[in-house]
Amino acid sequence: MENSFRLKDRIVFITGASSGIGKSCALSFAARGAHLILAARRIERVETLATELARAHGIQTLPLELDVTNRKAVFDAVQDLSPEWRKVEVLVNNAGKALGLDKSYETKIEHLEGMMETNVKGLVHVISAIVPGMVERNQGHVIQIGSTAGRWVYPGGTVYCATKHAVRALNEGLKMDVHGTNVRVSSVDPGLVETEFSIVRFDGDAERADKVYADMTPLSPHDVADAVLWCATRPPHVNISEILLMCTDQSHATLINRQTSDS
Ligand code: NDP
Ligand code: 8X3
Repeated sequence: MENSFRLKDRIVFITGASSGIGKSCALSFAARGAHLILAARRIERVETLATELARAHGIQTLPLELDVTNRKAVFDAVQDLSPEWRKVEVLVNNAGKALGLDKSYETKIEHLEGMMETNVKGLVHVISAIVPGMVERNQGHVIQIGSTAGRWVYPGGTVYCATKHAVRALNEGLKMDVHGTNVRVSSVDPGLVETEFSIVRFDGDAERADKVYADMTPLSPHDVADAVLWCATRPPHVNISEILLMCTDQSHATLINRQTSDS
């Protein structure tokens, strides 16, 4: 497109790049010629991805072992980047999780802390380390991965939904925080996406995770990456505030069309 924002040779920083939506975003941005900082705790996964994408697309890639819940580690990692890598043009603030499917008052403390620390505090740690540079350069784009869970609450999802409602507030507020600069802020808010999300939620129980996506066609992580890429490639004067996307089989948080063999 004539006025679209060109990503070639730009620096894109993706958190949670070892799996699912983050990994698909890496593939999409690599195909546009962006150079990628691929961050996650599972370093061996992002190292492999970094090598593959560099070879396939002739881009530069930097795998980064990073736990977004560790504020000091996040700041140190950004501070330690060489000056060229530090000029982050697009931040895909994606790392996140649901843990368990419990009533709010029955949520295990480790689940509560895991979700709050990652989805809310982790998001802010990464913003705090990267956005000041964007403001200084008067250029950049933060794209957060929110969720339908940031708009609607569903049984068993109270705490996770609370964290994603917080992401929505952070997104709205961040745009105001950078008001008057050229920094853009977007939120891409998907419904059900088949990734490792439910395996993580159910502590490795793949059978239970599979049931979440049974007898319907969920979004793929590539569908979400498409939306992220679309936000990132709008002309510089266009700020996409939010995109809400669900698969055709999902019409609301728990309104899901399942085609069982006997239906
Ligand atoms: P995955 O479990 O496939 O991916 C999650 C990613 O987050 C992994 O790369 C994981 O990497 C990373 N991550 C988790 N904890 C941390 C941490 N403390 N520090 C750094 N990275 C971390 O799930 P999805 O791709 O589905 O999830 C990505 C985002 O999309 C999340 O924010 C989720 O809430 C959101 N989302 C998901 C939907 C879905 O249905 N799947 C729908 C709507 C939103 P590692 O473990 O290597 O650190
Ligand atoms: C993930 C979507 O509905 O599983 O954010 O919470 S849902």
